[in-house]
Amino acid sequence: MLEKRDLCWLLKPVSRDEIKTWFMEDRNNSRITRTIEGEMPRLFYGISRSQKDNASIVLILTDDGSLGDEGYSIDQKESGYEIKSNTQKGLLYGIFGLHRLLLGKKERFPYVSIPDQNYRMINHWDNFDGTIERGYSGRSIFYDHNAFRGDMELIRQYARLLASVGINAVSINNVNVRKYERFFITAEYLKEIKKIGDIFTAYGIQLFLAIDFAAPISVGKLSTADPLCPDVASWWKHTVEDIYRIIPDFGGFVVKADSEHEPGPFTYGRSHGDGANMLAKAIRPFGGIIVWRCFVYDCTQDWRDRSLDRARAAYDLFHELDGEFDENVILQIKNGPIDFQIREPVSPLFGALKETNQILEFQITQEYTGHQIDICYLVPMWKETLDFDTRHGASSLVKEAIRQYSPDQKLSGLCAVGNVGMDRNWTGNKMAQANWYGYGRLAWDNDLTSEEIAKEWLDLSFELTEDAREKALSILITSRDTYEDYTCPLAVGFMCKPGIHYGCDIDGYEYDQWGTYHYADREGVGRDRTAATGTGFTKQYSPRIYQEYEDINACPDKLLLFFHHVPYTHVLQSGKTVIQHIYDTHFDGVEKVKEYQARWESIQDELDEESYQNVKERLDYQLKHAVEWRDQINTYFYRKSGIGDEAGRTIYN
Ligand code: BDP
Repeated sequence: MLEKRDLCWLLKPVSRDEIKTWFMEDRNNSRITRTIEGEMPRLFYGISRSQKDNASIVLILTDDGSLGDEGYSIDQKESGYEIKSNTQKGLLYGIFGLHRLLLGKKERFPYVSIPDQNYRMINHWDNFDGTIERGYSGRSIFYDHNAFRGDMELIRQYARLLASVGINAVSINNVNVRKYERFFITAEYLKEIKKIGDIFTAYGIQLFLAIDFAAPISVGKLSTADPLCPDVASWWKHTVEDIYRIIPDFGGFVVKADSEHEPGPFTYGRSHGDGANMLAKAIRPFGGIIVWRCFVYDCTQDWRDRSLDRARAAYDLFHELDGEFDENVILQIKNGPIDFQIREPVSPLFGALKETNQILEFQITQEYTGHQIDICYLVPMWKETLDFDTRHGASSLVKEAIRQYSPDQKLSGLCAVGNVGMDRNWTGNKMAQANWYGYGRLAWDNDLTSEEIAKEWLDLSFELTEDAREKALSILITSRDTYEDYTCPLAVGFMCKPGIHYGCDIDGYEYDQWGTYHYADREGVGRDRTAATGTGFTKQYSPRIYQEYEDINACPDKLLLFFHHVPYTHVLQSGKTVIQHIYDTHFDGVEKVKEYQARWESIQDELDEESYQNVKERLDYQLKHAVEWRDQINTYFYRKSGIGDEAGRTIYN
């Protein structure tokens, strides 16, 4: 039986002919050096350590300011390749980089690679009982039945995959911190967590834990968790001292506070600045970081009250705190103002926060985007976010703003909710590996195209002819638009089944408390978020963007119903009416999934049986899913509007 590691993109070693021996200058005995020594024979088949004279790969620690702490350069010499970096970690990235270049047959030397973003983090939403919140690839690789799973080889495999795409930080427990996980910050648990941390350290990855803001009460037995109470501050100080005694290279805390029933500073009438800064002061002497999430909103809204707007929440709360956070606090901001929908505008906090360390949060796990049943390659969506022009000042693209406006640029970057589990191929649907791989590659190099990343992943994962690769690529590259076609017309999100967020339930959230309404009536559909007649959310953007979104004729079609309530007969920039657009995209979406099935079947001979069957089964489900969405949405809007399909296709009434 294949090992789990055989089903990933580091499977193929570079052959003996290409690489024979290697040599490392300035050998020291750091953990990462030992990792490099272990990795070299795995990545480059048949090599052994040797003398410099006939070495084929030479690794050199250098002193080159332009490479920073993590960058590397690779040059081709007569005798082989020379990799240089200022750090061991950079050399580790360098050997993974060389491996990728050689297998991708894309050798262009000298090759220099320096990460665009400093933090490149993954958040796990894993629970100690072994379940994963929003996980679609089996159970947790870290925990099982309220115990540590203890499979250190599996965690090592995971760490090497992360390092191979440049991930340098990871939090290993759910941001919703439950009964046992609250105690992860105590000695009994920390001893086990250290074992996991040591493996990550060896691959250059810092370990973080999500904490319960009310831990002084739940763990410390104090009567309050008020951040301004001296006893609370002192409790955290001692707790942090204990953590660093056991895990000296601990990264810090991830905090979800005052959100979806998690405790936070609001309980005590304190601000999020008070809460974050108190923790920051406790951890700062050890070089630790507080990653404070901006996903804070009222989840007990009254649907009758149209003045409330969940989209406004993060900006309303955090914009006025700009500049008030301690130097070791980073705000973590979701890409959109609502919640990881397949189509949302970019959060208006980007570019508007100018004096706060910040990281942008994506979701790799496909919660609202198909549960890793439906194929949905998310890199195109992430690129749109990074390349969005906030029109706030000189550094106006999101990818620049997050770094430029962080007072300590080292404390800025990207983070994403991970998508792996115990499934043999790590991600349930093997195609979902492309999102995990793609997130890492994009976080490192923001200018790679979605296609380049998808091609790399395909080349590293399969042995395909050019024609077959084009077919697989065409599925990945169009899959985000396809998913949007049958689930989310013109940015109306949340028409999914409540709770699980898979499958169609158009009114599932319509009269609920979560603040995600489409307001469809017999005249039209959409949320009026304009300043003139709606919730005023448009005003949170820079003046140029505000004007664009506020104006019904300038607002991009793709976002129209996020910002405006319009009649079904409203004519889009595309020339179609809203109702016809809804029908067309839903019919098209289903046809595209059928094409995916045909394309996948046509390349069967070039795929290993396991991967072929894995994706085929999921495409069958995806088709059923798309058909159900098509028919429910079309029927729903036909019944509301009374307007038929111009093309006369079947709509059930
Ligand atoms: C939502 C998820 C929920 C998470 C939350 C978060 O439905 O499970 O706890 O995000 O980001 O999308 O905290």
